[in-house]
Amino acid sequence: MEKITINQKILSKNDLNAMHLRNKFATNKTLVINMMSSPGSGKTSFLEKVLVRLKDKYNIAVIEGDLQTENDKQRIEAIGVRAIQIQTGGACHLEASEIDKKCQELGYENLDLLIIENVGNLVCPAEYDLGQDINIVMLSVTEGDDKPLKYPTIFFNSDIFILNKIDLLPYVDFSVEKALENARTIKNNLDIFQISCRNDEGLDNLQAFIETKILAKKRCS
Ligand SMILES: Nc1nc2c(ncn2[C@@H]2O[C@H](COP(=O)(O)OP(=O)(O)OP(=O)(O)O)[C@@H](O)[C@H]2O)c(=O)[nH]1
Ligand SMILES: [Mg+2]
Repeated sequence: MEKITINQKILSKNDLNAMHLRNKFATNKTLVINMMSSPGSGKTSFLEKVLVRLKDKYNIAVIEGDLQTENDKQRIEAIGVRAIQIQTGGACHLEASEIDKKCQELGYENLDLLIIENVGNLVCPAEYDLGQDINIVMLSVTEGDDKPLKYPTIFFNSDIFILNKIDLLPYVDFSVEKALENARTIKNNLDIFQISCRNDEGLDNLQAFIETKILAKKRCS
């Protein structure tokens, strides 16, 4: 019997769904950002700070992923931005099919920016494509500068590394130099931003970066 070798990657169901999602976002010229971090690194705090600056210029929505509660959705709505919650029950990540369902509720059209706040952990979310343009991994200075080495997949699969809570640096044993070196060991072309959601340090640069990406997506044909 003749042996046939197939060298094509067999896409998982989630990969296929993500591919369809990415096409829909491309058609509608929506920039999609997937935010990942440990619980409590400051994902929602960052969104509260940056989206309040962008909400009058762009049509924005946030999808919040949590095991339980609608707390983060309520925090985003409180700053006047549309938000929709996915309660995963026990699941530690979001999947493309869930994002599609929520985007149908939000309406795909006329959305300039969609931010997905993934479930807080540095493991599962790294493995699931959600049709995003940009993956952000956030780490706060209370978590330890070795984390990029311990959780390499999430750093490798990210485009941007945000180091948050730098206002706390005087009080914790955390070497920024080591953290950045460790992150670059995993992926040397990561864009890196150091911020504080407490005193707004570094937020101007990050806001400008996101706006550049929104406009670039609009220009894509
Ligand atoms: N000092 C300081 N505290 C911060 C900063 N950013 C966030 N926090 C605090 O960190 C805690 C967690 O922040 P959240 O924004 O809820 O973190 P999260 O990543 O959204 O958490 P989950 O959604 O539960 O994964 C809150 O008490 C924030 O006030 C910061 O830059 N500096
Ligand atoms: Mg949150």
